[in-house]
Amino acid sequence: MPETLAHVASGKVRELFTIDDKRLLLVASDRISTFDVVLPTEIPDKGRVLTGLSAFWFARTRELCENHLLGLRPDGRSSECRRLEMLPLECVVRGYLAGSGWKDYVETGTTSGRKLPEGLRESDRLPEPIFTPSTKATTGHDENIDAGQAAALVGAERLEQVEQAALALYRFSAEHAAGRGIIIADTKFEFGLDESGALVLADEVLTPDSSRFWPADEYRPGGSQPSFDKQFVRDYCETLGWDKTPPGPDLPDDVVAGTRARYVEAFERLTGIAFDDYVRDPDVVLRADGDR
Ligand code: PZK
Repeated sequence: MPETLAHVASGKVRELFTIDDKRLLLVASDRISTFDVVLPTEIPDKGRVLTGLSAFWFARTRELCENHLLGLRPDGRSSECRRLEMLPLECVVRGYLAGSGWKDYVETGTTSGRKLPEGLRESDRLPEPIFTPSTKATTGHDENIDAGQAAALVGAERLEQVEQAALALYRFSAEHAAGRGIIIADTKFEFGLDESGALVLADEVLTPDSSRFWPADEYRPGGSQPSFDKQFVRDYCETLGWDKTPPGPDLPDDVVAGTRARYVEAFERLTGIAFDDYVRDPDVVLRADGDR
């Protein structure tokens, strides 16, 4: 726990604290969830990988949309952030058909009220990335909503601005990742407003916890895809016959080591920075390539 900051909120694997009335501290733990259950075994350095990756993307997308990041703490897992008025919307962008997007498509031929081409298979690339907002459910799963419902939550004008920002962020990051052998199938952004009403990108961004990362060399549309980061954990859990209700199983050392290696690999491929260099000096992800 950081010093004695007031605790604001807990996510499944992250904590939020107040620094002062303008700033928050976002702390990423090493906890891991699978099938929506947090496991009793941690993945060493997972919180650092996610914090470093987020900061890398924040530094490289500032021209697309301003963001809440003020700075990284030396522990590499804590980010100081501007405190915002958060929008009550999960801003999901999908470039590929997976998860609830695939489920909606099979049931209705649409997702978030948009008609998609016929004949798509699970995990197919979409003709164009689509914005499929969802509500922040307080319990259970987020629910996909259509543009009318989303406009009722934030207003039509703000919705248009958020959609354009989310699509631009996805296009930039998916192209960057594709060049490094990682498919970002979909991702979720959260935005807030600053005192002046400006739109600000918040939370963690373009990490394996907020996105579906697939290894490009194993991409085979027509079924579900292996997860870049969590596949060893899922495969191990499937061998146990666990019913996917809490408590989750302990993970053996080889599954922990293999999973840690995948997180570090995602970090190093996407950032082009050695993870050890990040641990030594987290600010390395914030500097432009030429300055290292
Ligand atoms: C904020 N969350 C979700 C994240 C949790 C919960 N910059 C901001 N300003 C105001 N509020 C938030 C943020 C951000 N980011 C984010 N809830 C509020 C969340 C991490 C851990 F417990």
